[in-house]
Amino acid sequence: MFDTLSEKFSDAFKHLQGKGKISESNIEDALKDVRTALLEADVNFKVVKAFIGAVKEKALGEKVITGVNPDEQFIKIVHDELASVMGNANEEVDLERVGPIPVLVVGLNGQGKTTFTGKLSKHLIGKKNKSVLVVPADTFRPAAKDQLITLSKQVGVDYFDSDLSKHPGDIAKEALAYAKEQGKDVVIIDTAGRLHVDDELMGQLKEVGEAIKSHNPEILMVADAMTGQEAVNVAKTFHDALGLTGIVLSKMDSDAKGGAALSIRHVTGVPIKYISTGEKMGDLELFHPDRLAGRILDMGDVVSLVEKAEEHIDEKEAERMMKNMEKGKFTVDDFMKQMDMINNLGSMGSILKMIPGMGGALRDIGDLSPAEDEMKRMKVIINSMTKQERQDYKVIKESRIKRIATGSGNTESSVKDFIAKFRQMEKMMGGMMQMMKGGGMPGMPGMPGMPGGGNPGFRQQPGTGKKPKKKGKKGGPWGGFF
Ligand SMILES: Nc1nc2c(ncn2[C@@H]2O[C@H](COP(=O)(O)OP(=O)(O)OP(=O)(O)O)[C@@H](O)[C@H]2O)c(=O)[nH]1
Ligand SMILES: [Mg+2]
Repeated sequence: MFDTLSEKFSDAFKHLQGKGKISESNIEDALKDVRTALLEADVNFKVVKAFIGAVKEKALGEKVITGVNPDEQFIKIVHDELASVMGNANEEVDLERVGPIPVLVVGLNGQGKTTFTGKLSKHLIGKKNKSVLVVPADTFRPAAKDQLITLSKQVGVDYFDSDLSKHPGDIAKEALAYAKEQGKDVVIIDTAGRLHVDDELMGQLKEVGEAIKSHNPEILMVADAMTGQEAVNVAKTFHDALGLTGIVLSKMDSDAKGGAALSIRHVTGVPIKYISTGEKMGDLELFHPDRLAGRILDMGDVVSLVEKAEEHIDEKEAERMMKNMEKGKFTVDDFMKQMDMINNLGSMGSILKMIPGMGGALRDIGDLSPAEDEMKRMKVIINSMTKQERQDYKVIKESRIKRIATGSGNTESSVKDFIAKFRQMEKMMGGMMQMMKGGGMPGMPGMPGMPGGGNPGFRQQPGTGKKPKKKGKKGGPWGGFF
């Protein structure tokens, strides 16, 4: 997400490295680079102008703080301004009122409306404890109804069996009456898209809005983040016609440059409420401008990482593993479970990027797919092992190696290689446990198969073995700023 922008920003900040203090002359170059970076990321030029003006004013007005480098001070100002331009705090759909609350999902063709409808219902049911009804109201492309029903079954949400021969406004009204009868809290209505903004679509959506106006609907527009300024223009048109209450940026997992995320709030005044980060139903995040600013500036996003970990990692299982490891026991099964836990969090790149300082290191490494491929290869090998072998790899001798190789479609030397690596990991785990008992623990042991022989050579923060704290920790990589 926004890789090029991050890279350009980090180059811009280099202008201030080693300078005594921020001055009009020495921030000129940095500002120029920030400006170019934003324009290249397809940020609206008015937003860029306002942004640069605000950063300059703050930077020159900033008091000199002893012990804080000008580049760190400048990064902090850019961070706050990025967060501010995106709206500062997270705003979710208002769930604090009496239901059924209608959520009308609108947007152009293929932007991700139907997918988002499924994701939002999963989020509201699973995390907000709400009862939800989804309503197919796309009368333009009838197959959309089946698509939504399939997703509904997948996430376990009730759906309304809309009569697509009716007007979407009538469908919405009927669905709301039904939802009231059923005591539902939220009703999510998936509407039709068109290739371009056209009068017919706007007219129809306005009628749907009118039909449910008395219920004070949330109107969320889904916009593909990849489309940059186009998304901003479309949002403006939709907002003028319908009065949007929120925007959802979809496809943030792709290589979107950042233009839409950084401009849409400023241009339309409508808050971004959610971001969609993949095709799976769990790939939905609340939009936190400050955290995203942190990610853009390679400060990582430890808060989101911890939240993700809490959500996806089985605590009991982790505890059991920890206990075993303390006893010096680390099995192939444990290793497999660890790999699964990591996979559940997301791609290796996306997780590493959330760790402060890793963004730059990742760019230096480039492609992480060899490491991910190796993880997959290891899994296939492990899947061909017997239960006994997974509990104690030492029983694996020549004949077993042959069987595992044939079973997993690998060569014998690949299997031997895996065993050698596992032995090394086991040793490393043992060493780490010793160190933890002694009070200090080095950073992560390094993912197997990473370029650089298992240790990617990142600048690692000395770990404490404790849970990472929220922001505001003194002595972090940013001189205690964040
Ligand atoms: N990578 C990625 N793909 C997404 C995301 N959201 C949706 N998609 C994909 O985008 C395509 C279109 O998604 P839909 O949800 O059908 O879009 P829509 O707006 O309902 O499209 P219409 O109903 O035809 O207007 C599908 O292939 C989705 O899987 C996302 O956040 N990331
Ligand atoms: Mg759709």
